[in-house]
This record gives sequence, structure tokens and C-alpha cells, in this order.
Amino acid sequence: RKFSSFFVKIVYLFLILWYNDKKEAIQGVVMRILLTAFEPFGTHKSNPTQEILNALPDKIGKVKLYKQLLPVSFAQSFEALHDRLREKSFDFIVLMGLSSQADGILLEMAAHNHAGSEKTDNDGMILQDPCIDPNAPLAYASAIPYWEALKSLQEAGYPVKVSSSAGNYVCNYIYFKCLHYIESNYLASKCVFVHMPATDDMGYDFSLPLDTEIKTITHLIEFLSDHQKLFKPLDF
Ligand code: PCA
Repeated sequence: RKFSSFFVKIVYLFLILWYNDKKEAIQGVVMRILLTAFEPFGTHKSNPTQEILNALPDKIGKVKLYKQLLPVSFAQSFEALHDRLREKSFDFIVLMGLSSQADGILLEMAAHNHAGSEKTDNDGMILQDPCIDPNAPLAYASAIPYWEALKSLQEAGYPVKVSSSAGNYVCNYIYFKCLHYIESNYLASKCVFVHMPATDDMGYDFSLPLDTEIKTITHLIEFLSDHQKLFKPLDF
């Protein structure tokens, strides 16, 4: 009897391990997206991207959303993202940040190897050397179907605009580090950065209702999942 209960426990353990491994496939998840937001920084008491992250469900259709809040820190932001990238493979990585000067939702085309901002991060630091990585190229472009995504969002009525520079502060920094990591590790993941304008409660000349920002990101996620067939699917 002792032996049989031991045997049952072993079988049970294997079943749990097997289920954990296959859980997403069993639940019908066909795609993983990592969505990140930033904490408040500078004079901002809140960061709409954090609110968007909190408002979104963990599953949108067949997409499982993995959420990560990042510190506004040159030293720690990529460290935190890197930990997630090492844990799992993601079809898409959607990075969000606030741009209080933006007059629309900005789909960032590219990241450049330059972080020359004189604005200190939340640790009170700036990058001493404005070159993010001397051994990396000057710039990387996003590999998502950019123009198709833009068109789909605009046709649905969302105030989305083209942007060719994510600035020279922490947002461009993490975008560059993420694209460099994808390239240098030959990952199949596609990454895009989206800059959100201020929300109505923040008192800027241009702002949007939080709900519009949430719906725009939801539409982008749905667009990416509908276009998965353009890409080699990840091995689950
Ligand atoms: N926006 C900043 C950093 C964090 C954020 O939300 C930027 O545009 O660089």
C-alpha cells in the first residue's frame, strides 16, 4: 500500500508538470505577447501606460498577455525586461511609454544608439556616454508589419501617427536594447514601441481619454494576432 501511494504521488507529480508545460496550448493560447509600461517619472504623478497595463485582461482572444512594469532607470529597466525575455519566448513585445509632448499615439519605427538626454532618470542618473552600445549598429528598425498596423489603427479611427524617433531618454534606450537583444540572439520575436500622449486628467494641451489609449493598444494586439500568419509561429 505504501508503494502504491508513492506511485500515485509520482504519477500525480508528472501530470502536474505535463499540464504546466502544456497549459497554454490546452487553453487555446496561440500567441504570447509581452506588454510593458513605465512607472511615473519626472514631474508626472502618474504614467498612463501603467494604467493601460493594469486595465488590460491577461487574455485577448487567443493571445496570452504577459505584463511587465518597468522602472524609469537606465541601469534597471533593461535588466527587468531581460529577465522576462530569458524566461519565455514571445511572438511580440509591445513596449509602451509616455510622451507628454505627443499629439497623438506614436508608433515608433526605430530605435537609435543614442541616449544623450540631460533629463535624469528616477535614480537621478544620466548616461555618461550617450552611445548606448559602442559594439551595436547605429539604429534598428521594428520588424512588425508597421504600415499595415498603422493603416488598420487609423482606419478604425484611432489617433495614431508615424514617428521616426523615440527620443533620447529611457524609452528609446530600452527599445534599442530590446531590438539589439532580439538581433544578437536571433530571436523570432518582433518588437514595437508605442508612445502614449498624456491622458485628460494630466493637464496638457493635447491629451486623450484613457479609454481611447486602452482601446488603441487592444486593437494593436488584435491586429498583431490576426497577422501572426505572416510570421513563423513559435514552437510551443
Ligand atoms: N516615457 C519616457 C521614459 C518613461 C516613459 O514613460 C520616455 O519617453 O523616454
